[in-house]
Amino acid sequence: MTGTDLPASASSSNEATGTVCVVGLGYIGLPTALLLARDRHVVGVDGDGERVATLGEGELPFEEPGLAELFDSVRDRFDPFTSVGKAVTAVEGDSRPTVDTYLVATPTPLDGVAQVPNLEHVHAAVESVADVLGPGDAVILESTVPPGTTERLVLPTLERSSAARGEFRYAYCPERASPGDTVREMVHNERVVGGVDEESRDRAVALYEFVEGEIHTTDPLCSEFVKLIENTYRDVNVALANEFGKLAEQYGLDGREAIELANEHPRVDILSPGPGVGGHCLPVDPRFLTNLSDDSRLISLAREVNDTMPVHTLRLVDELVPDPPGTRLTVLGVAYKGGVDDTRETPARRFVRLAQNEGYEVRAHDPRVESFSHELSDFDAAVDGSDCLVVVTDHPEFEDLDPGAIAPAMRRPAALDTRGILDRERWADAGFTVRRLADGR
Ligand code: SAJ
Repeated sequence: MTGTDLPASASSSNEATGTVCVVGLGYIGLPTALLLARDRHVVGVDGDGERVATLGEGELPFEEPGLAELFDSVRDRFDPFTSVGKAVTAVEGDSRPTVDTYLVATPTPLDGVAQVPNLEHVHAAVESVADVLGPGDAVILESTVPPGTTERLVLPTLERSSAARGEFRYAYCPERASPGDTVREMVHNERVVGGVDEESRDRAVALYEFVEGEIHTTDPLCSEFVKLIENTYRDVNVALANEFGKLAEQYGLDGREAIELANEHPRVDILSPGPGVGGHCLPVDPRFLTNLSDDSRLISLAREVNDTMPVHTLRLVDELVPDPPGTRLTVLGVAYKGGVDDTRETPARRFVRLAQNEGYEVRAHDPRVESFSHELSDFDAAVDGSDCLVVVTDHPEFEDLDPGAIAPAMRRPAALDTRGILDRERWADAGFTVRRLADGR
């Protein structure tokens, strides 16, 4: 089926033949809506009126490789609205098939102080779907939620819908796309579908026809748990890599070299040490698991190891430069990881605040980020008169920096590379004192 052909009416009542309503047009909901629009009409819903207006004008609220081309190819089959009610009414009033599938991909942040999952957006979205849900309709939840949310919150809310009591399909289907490569990963990654019954599983599998990876089916509770253990596994393993890095510093060896050699073992896959763990997932999802448990010490300890890496980074800087006040630092990169413009939960935020509290003057530069909690400077202004560069984000752009051109602009040619991306010899030849996190030499 090409992007221009719309599906013929489904042979069984179990396939989505109608318009799909995607609630939540963020980093996951929007790419999902546009991929679904390759095969059917899609209405998108987001409470952010500015985002809806931007999309209505044919503009994207954020960049992802391939997203602009995808948007252009489905512009005539995707319409954004500010509420589910408006979207459903609009479809009923025209030639498009009525909405028969609702996909919820709203954010589930941690409440800052309480560090408890905030399910308000999911609850509000599910309630708005319950108001319009009809017999035979399907509901798909993609938002990351604590295990049991389907049973405790989602199904009871949907079953309040008098028109659809017990006659709707439901599945929990988490996404696995990595920011910075979302569209490609959404198409090619394998996927887990957790349906409440066989018909729901079949309905969800049919919906994800854009997925070229294998789709595995289970029940909602298991699917909720799978999503969380995937990310928790990664967070714990980043913490292990960070701990290996700190030990390597103590032993006076290059931890990254050791990890690279250890990974030659067929059953070893140690991750990379860094200045901390950011993004809207890894710092958050483990707490969705540990919140209701008093027996998850390893998971909580790994969170603590990762969250103290900005402090460790500052200790390494302290050894490189004169004591503050008056010492100037240049933070290179504030995005949570290389190649993205996303600063959510970025370790850079904690590092900058800690450094300022110790009396350092901090300037920050990131070629991909437009706004940040700390003022951002262009590169030249950020390095002018600086006592130390601190590479926090592994943006590819930083690998090509010319130390020979940078040194004269600085007061003191020193650099702390927390990601192991600078050519240490080249920078030393240009007169820089270079330290690398996880390298004790
Ligand atoms: N990090 C390290 N060292 C590493 C790997 C990562 O310090 O070896 C840091 C990164 O710099 C970053 C943070 O961890 O600050 C998270 O980066 P990431 O690439 O590990 O994760 P995300 O948040 O970009 O994407 C993850 C992915 N989950 C897994 O790889 C298991 C992605 O597949 C998920 O879809 C995504 O979380 C999500 O949205 O849940």
